[in-house]
Amino acid sequence: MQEEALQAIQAAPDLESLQAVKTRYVGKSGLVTRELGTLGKLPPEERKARGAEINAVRAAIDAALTEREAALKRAALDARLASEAIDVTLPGLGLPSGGPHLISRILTDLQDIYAGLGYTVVEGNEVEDDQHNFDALNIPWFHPARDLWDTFWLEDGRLLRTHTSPMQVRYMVDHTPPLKIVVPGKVYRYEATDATHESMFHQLEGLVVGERVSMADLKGTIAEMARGLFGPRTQVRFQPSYYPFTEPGADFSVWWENPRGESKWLELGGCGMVHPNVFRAVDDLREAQGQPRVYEGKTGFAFGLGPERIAMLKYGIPDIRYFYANDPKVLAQFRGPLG
Ligand code: FA5
Repeated sequence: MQEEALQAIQAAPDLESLQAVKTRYVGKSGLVTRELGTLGKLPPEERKARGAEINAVRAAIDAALTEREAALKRAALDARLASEAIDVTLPGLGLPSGGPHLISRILTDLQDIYAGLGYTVVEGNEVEDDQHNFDALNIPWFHPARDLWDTFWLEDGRLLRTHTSPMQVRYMVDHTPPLKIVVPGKVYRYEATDATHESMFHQLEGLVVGERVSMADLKGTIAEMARGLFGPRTQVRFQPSYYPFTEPGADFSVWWENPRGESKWLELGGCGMVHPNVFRAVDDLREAQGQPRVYEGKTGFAFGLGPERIAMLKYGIPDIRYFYANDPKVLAQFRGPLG
């Protein structure tokens, strides 16, 4: 029996089978235990020798069990450590790193250019009211130009700003001239999207108000910006255009040659001299707040441009919808240094 038991112990492949062997031989009703129970039936003179013999068998089995158990535990631990082993000589996995979005980078470049020209950067709210987005900008509710800016209206009667121009009004109401500001931010239009139109995009608004500010100042400022963005030999073109809050109004374009040798005029934004009705509306709002009227007789210019259009132009991006589709393959191309 001892022989048999020791063999079974050596052959037990895991702790569970070892427990079964233990139960079979030395458990409460195991073979060895039962053998001990038969001692009482032996004649007294044989009991001692038989008892010693059975106990020796039991001790041998116990020792073998203990040893096998320790060996099995060690093997299990070794297997686990092996499965968790790390090859420290393998090359590491590079984690992808994030970075500012291309449009944020262009807005930052624009802000740097204008900060260098002495402008203050201010931001406005994306939720506006029609007084600031339209009325004070000389766009009354019945004005056909309101159709130009198809609007997302909120249930409370407010709206998502359709351009950054309402900040012209807000800033002038709170500040006295002279002033020079740029306003970067998101704007929203309820329109069908296509390769050059998104329903959410960005604008950078500019506003300068002072004494005898002229159209020549406006042209010089836009040209300076275009050269800062596209290089010192960039040509800029102004064409008459209509905005209710400017008189006169214009659109400006740059002559752009891309690396493939293609070139054309590309419209970047609108601009013009601030319409006297805007100054009047601002003074009305100031007066309603108990502030003095300070804008009558002042002159100023304003402009608004789209950084998405700049990015498409500069980097040959064929479709505006790439910017906000969040495709890492597109975004990752504009992580590193930009040309
Ligand atoms: C305006 O929004 C005027 N507020 C700009 C302005 C400011 C004029 C101050 C005069 C004085 P407009 O709707 O043309 O104008 O938009 C200005 C620029 O925003 C466009 O030239 C274009 O670059 C960009 N833009 C307009 N609509 C979209 C659109 N759906 N998706 C992407 N960019 C757009």
